[in-house]
Amino acid sequence: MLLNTTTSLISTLIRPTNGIQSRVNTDKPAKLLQLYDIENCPYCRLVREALTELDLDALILPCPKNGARFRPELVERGGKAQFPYLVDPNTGVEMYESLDIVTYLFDTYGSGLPLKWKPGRLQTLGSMLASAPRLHRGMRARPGKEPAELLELYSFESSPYARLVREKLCEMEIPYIVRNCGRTLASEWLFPPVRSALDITPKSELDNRRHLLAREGKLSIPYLFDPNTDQGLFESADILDYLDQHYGS
Ligand SMILES: N[C@@H](CCC(=O)N[C@@H](CS)C(=O)NCC(=O)O)C(=O)O
Repeated sequence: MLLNTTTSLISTLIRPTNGIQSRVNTDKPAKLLQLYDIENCPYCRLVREALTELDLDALILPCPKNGARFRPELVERGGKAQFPYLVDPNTGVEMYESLDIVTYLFDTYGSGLPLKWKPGRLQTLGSMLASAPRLHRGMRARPGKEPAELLELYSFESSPYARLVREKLCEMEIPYIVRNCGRTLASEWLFPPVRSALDITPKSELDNRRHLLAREGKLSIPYLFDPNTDQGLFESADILDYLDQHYGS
């Protein structure tokens, strides 16, 4: 577990400015965006980073190598097995190509592509470097049982702990709603134990953070809510065990 967490942390440190800082979004879509995704795919990461930065939730449809659940569905839908693929039921837009998707998201749900995203190839290169420490994790299918109702994961893209959970969900081909919980306040950068020690509870500006705090009385990422068992779990190690126990094959 230590090696697992360390390489995930290295991945995060390689992309220190992406997929963490959010802006309050007053222009959220009514219907959930859908993303055909592979967790450790560098192209898919770019899209997930943009979703965090824009404070957008999405239905994640995991498509690991050899996956049988959503890969065939995408080939049927879009014509080829290439990831990421975004479906926006609000506008009817469906598209391949990570940088086109990032531009679409910022144009549609933000105020245009921020400067840091303009050198797209540089962003892609950085994301490739961030994929390297995780090797095959979150890439190959180890199918699990599909839950009847969708799981919800409170996450932000660059969280090293949330990544471990997303990788497992991807390998198990378990679809889930990602509830993005980026940071907008300086106090949100303090680690949860430090916050507790200093008795600081940031008054978050983001709906998902507020909702989680109201539901559980504390805020820590990742948090998995399973409506099938009505259970909510913090702690990546506990969530990984839970997924094995309930949805392992
Ligand atoms: N130019 C594309 C490249 C996408 C791409 O090559 N994705 C890989 C996954 S990292 C893929 O779809 N591979 C086919 C497969 O996994 O079967 C983009 O930026 O979206």
